[in-house]
Amino acid sequence: PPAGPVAAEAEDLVRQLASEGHLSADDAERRVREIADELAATGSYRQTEEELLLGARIAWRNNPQCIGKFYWRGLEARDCRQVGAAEGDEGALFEGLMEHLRLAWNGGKVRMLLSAFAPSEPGRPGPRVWNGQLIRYAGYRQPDGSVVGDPETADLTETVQRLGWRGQGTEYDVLPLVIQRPGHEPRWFDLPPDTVPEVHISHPDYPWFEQLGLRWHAFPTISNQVLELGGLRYTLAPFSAWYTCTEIGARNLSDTNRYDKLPEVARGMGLDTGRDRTLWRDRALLELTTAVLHSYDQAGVSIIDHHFATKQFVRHEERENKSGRTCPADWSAIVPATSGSTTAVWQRRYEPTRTLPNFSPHPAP
Ligand code: NRG
Repeated sequence: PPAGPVAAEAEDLVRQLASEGHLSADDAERRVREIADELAATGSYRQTEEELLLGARIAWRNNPQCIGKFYWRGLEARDCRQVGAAEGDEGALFEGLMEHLRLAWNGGKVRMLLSAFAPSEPGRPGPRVWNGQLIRYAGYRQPDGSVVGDPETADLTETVQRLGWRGQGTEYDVLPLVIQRPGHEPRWFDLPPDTVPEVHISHPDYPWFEQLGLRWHAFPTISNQVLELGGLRYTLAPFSAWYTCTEIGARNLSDTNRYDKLPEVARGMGLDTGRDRTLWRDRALLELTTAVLHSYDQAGVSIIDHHFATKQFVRHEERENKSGRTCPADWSAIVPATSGSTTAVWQRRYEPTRTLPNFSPHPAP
């Protein structure tokens, strides 16, 4: 049969692994033929653990959105392709996802970890979760249009409530995981507290700061990106690493369409919030981000500051260029949310070229 797009992408992956020194030219030829035969016989093929691990690392390296790519070689991958296959239920997938969280947490020394569950097969998409991240806080829409909690998850929160979930109604209720196997109704599962480490936010110089009651989960676990690898689509391939302090201080807790905490911080600092020209937002933003960095450090939880992160990114670019590769990047995603012009990436220019393997956003459920 004529070689289809899956065969072509599989061949590209094998050749790329060979060109990067992971297998010999002969072995690559043999593997390409083997995959072609398996595709002809079954319509799909099974990647080796090595193809999965090395491919996931390259997908990270190719992704234009990530400032942390310096560490791409350090990504660990869990092979969860069999998880839930025999049992045939969402409970096994949930166990696998909880195990991901426990392993990535690693007592505070956060690991760079991806867990690959079964990829899509022809005519049968793989399992997925409806959550954008495995750990996220609920957002409850109020009659006056405001939201208690995280406005980002207001739709998902309504959905899980329709499925029968009830939260406590606080600002930081952890959402349940909504797991869906193709052809089945979605099911939700509450995460036990030991899988949800959090950090309470205090400030190194302002004792009143912790009275604000701010907190955040210890690390992100992105669960709405499909890993596109060698012609296969891994629809459930959550990955974790550590936060950059600006993601929490200068976005999650401060964006006006997220937790919107700058007015409270500014009032605590005694700033005049009546006029933009006092720069109260800018000053509050800096102290909030300072507090985030301080609190994660105090709690012994991995976190990176945006100056170090951008320096590492430039080192990564240089290393990539030496290896004869370019460094695809989206400038607006790489420049940190605060102090952009003080960081190493501000004056540089990037092309957000998209090459495979890569991650792509999963369409909303
Ligand atoms: N800004 C989002 C997370 C996006 C990915 N960031 C990472 N990824 N650090 C947030 O939750 O704030 N990672 O894999 O470490």
